[in-house]
Amino acid sequence: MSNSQNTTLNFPPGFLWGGAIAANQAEGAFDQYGKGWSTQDVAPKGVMGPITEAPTEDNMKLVGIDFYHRYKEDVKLFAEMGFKVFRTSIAWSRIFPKGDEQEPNEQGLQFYDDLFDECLQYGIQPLVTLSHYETPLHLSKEYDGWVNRKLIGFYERYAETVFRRYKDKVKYWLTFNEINSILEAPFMSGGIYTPKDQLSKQDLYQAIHHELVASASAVKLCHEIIPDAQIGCMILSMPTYPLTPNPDDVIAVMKSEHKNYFFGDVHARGKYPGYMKRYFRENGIEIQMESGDEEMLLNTVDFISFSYYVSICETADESKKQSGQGNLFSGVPNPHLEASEWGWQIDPQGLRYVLNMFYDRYQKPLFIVENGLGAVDELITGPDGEKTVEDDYRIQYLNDHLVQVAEAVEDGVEIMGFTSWGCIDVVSASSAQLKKRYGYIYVDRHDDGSGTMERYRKKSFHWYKEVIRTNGKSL
Ligand code: BGP
Repeated sequence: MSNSQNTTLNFPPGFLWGGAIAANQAEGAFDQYGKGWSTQDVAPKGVMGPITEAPTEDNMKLVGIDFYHRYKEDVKLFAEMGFKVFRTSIAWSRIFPKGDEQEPNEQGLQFYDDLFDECLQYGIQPLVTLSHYETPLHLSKEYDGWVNRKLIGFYERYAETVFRRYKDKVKYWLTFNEINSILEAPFMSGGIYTPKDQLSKQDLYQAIHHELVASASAVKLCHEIIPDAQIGCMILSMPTYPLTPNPDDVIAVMKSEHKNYFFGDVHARGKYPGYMKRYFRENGIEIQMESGDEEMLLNTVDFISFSYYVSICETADESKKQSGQGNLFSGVPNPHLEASEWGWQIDPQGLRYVLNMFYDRYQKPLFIVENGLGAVDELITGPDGEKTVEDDYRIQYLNDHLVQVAEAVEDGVEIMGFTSWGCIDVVSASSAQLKKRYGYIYVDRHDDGSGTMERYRKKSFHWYKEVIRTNGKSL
């Protein structure tokens, strides 16, 4: 389990160690305290649908892990591990229940005040995602989500409201979770109600343009309202390797990598890249820009954050194009890698690779805001009589990935921090199950709705605590 490659483990002083969750996968209280329904509340089968007319009992996210009522206990456990940072999201529909009203819901605002205060009293900095896969459902149904330009104004009002409210408490912000995932999951990521198979490329890329302008506008607002804050974009990264050295495969990779880079290029360089203009020309897409859009995009982010779980291969050879599983995006499986129980291929070196690629390209600080292993855990009684999970597989995964982060530090990459995904078990985004667990903390809750909601420290809890205490030297 140790650092078998003898990497120098020089994590920078002040490295932000922590964990990440999202409101919709943890909070529950989906229709309480003034919250409106969000796109997640009608998606009982996860990110890829299908969706229902109204919330249904089998939607595990409606109760989540009851974080809304138990956050004090959970933050205390994060503090026990030594977290420096805790990433969560604000549920937009808690603040603006329908999304298009003028006045925010005070109860929603108060909840996050209390949550951030709780973190800060332990010296844990909140890292807050403004939009993590949950558009107010009203904006989705009435406006077709981000296809409609009006969403920019609604999002700006929401962003401005929370920046003003939490300006003394939150110094790290993210605009949209995995913004590029709209390419695969237009309903969940972009609130687009039109079914994916009926959505034109024109409308999809117009929606993306609106999100990019809104993201840049949030950057501008954040800089004006909280001058000492830093705000970043968040990209689903899935490094793609050529299946063979055939140049056709290399070009196929170059094209498929656009899904990783297009959104980062706009956020970090402030304009549309040439390869996308070509793609628009060749596909008959004409982005409707209003005056001021191009200037707005020049408000570039302070840092680039991303999720990393898997790498994938690509080929130009149609006969070899069998589909491999990935984090929303798919590709061709890599014959050199093993996979998780959910078929996601495990590639620690891919994390070093993607850190170098992003840093070379953007020369901006990077923040790894999601990484981890989804696995089935078994709760047992440990030698000390306490209930626990012997999750050596998770420790191995995270240890191997963090060693590669240390390699990237040696490579000269500037890395702000690491928040592993689902630091406490939450409902999975893709499958909507609780069976797929990522946490250092086990939550006694199951897919049939049973369980006490009790929290238990897994073996990885103690491992991560030591990693943080030694600033990575214990890897
Ligand atoms: C990312 C999402 C998260 C999270 C994670 C793990 O795509 O930003 O919300 O859930 O993936 O994915 P899953 O829960 O599907 O295993």
